[in-house]
Amino acid sequence: MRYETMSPTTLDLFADDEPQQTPRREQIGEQSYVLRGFALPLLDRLLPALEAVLLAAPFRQMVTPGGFTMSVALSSCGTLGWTTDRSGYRYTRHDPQTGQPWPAMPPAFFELAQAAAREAGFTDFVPDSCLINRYIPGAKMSLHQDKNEGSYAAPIVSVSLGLPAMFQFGGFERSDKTQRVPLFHGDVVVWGGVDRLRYHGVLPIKDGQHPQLGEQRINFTFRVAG
Ligand code: MD3
Ligand code: FE
Repeated sequence: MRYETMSPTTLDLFADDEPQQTPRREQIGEQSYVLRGFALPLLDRLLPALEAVLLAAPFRQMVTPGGFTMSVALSSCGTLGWTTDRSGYRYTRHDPQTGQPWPAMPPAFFELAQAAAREAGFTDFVPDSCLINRYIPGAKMSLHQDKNEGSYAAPIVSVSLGLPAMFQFGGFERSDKTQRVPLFHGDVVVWGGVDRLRYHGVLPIKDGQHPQLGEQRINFTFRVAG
């Protein structure tokens, strides 16, 4: 290439150490961070482990206390699993569908959650619960707060796999303005401290096919529930 044909920006594009791509860590709240692609290096361990968990505790659609069937299908692993039925939301040690303890949290899940929390400034995160949400196109999660956990001191770590989602991040009242954060395959989000009780939700998932996961979005949510 002749020197004169190169635009000035081509010449200095890589000359400094400004990030050239989307930053790996995006701050979305005072103590909340999106870690783009953080789960990707662990996928080869996560997906087989997920399959094993789902054999023991298959996805099921649960009913809210108000009598509505959730569009998102759920499973859990770890000591405590989140459930809902007509009598309320709670954590249980046993899967109500099988009567068995929830499957153990696979080491790859635990390692990912702890490493992500550390990356966001929360050391020694030891989750005892991993809720597994499955969204098919059209499924959504309305704005809500997570208030069933024993302590709000620990952060929450969430892992997005498969189809993209538009996450809504609000304030401390349902009516507060929300920001929208797109979440893609492999992204991990850590919420903690002052952001722990903020309203949040997921807009309806758009039609699509993900090369590895097909027509679905799967989200892991790690918590200290007990
Ligand atoms: C933000 N799940 O299961 S990630 C949930 O993508 C839930 O499936 C969504 O909200 C999903 O409760 C969002 C997790 C999440 C969890 C707790 C939060 C985001 C949060 C607490 C405060 C702020
Ligand atoms: Fe939530």
